[in-house]
Amino acid sequence: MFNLVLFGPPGSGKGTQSANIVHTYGLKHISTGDLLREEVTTQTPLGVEAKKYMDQGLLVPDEVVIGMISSKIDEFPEARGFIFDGFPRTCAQAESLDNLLEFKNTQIHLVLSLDVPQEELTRRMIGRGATSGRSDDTEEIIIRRIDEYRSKTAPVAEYYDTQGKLDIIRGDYSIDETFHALTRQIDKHLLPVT
Ligand code: B4P
Repeated sequence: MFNLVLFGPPGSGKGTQSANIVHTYGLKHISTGDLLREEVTTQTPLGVEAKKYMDQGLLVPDEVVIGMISSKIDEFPEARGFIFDGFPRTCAQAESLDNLLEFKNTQIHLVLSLDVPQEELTRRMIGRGATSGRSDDTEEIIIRRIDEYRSKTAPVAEYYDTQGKLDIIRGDYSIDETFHALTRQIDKHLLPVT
């Protein structure tokens, strides 16, 4: 089993690149952002609670997100591995993920962090907001999300660096060029299926 964390600030391209990686390496995709948006759309109690945070550009509480991940992993006992997209976003989430994977006799093997300058992040998310209808892609909320990233999520990179698992990839090239840079690192661990 091979487990990858795709890390980076909001709008760095985690969702975009995950789709390509899943296709190329046959991994199961777990995006906490997508899972939370599904819960919001279907108006589950979890979704109603999560929406209060997401609409303000704040992180959803750890216990909500961690519970969601655990049941998602259990849905795919035969998986070749997982790509965690947008998770973990706090050190508490990272520690919980380590414990959860250890319990399942596996671990995180690689963390790829997409590095993109702030002006480019803002530009991309405002562009996405114009077409996606995502209510958190407005300038005021984007600034809040980037602040949350700096204070709560950026320390997670150090957590994995200490474990010797972190690689930083430039994410401000084109989607294809960024994908090739990512595959150069993944290929050291796992052969493509396509
Ligand atoms: P997410 O859904 O994870 O979304 P994101 O960080 O905004 O975007 P991502 O990095 O995936 O960017 P994308 O590929 O779409 O989170 C949303 C919210 O959910 C959070 O704010 C939080 O409230 C909550 N949440 C999620 N996970 C949580 C957790 N673990 N704990 C607590 N709360 C959590 O790319 C963005 C845009 O750029 C797209 O339009 C794309 O087309 C474009 N783009 C991508 N790569 C490009 C490139 N190389 N060049 C040009 N454009 C590019």
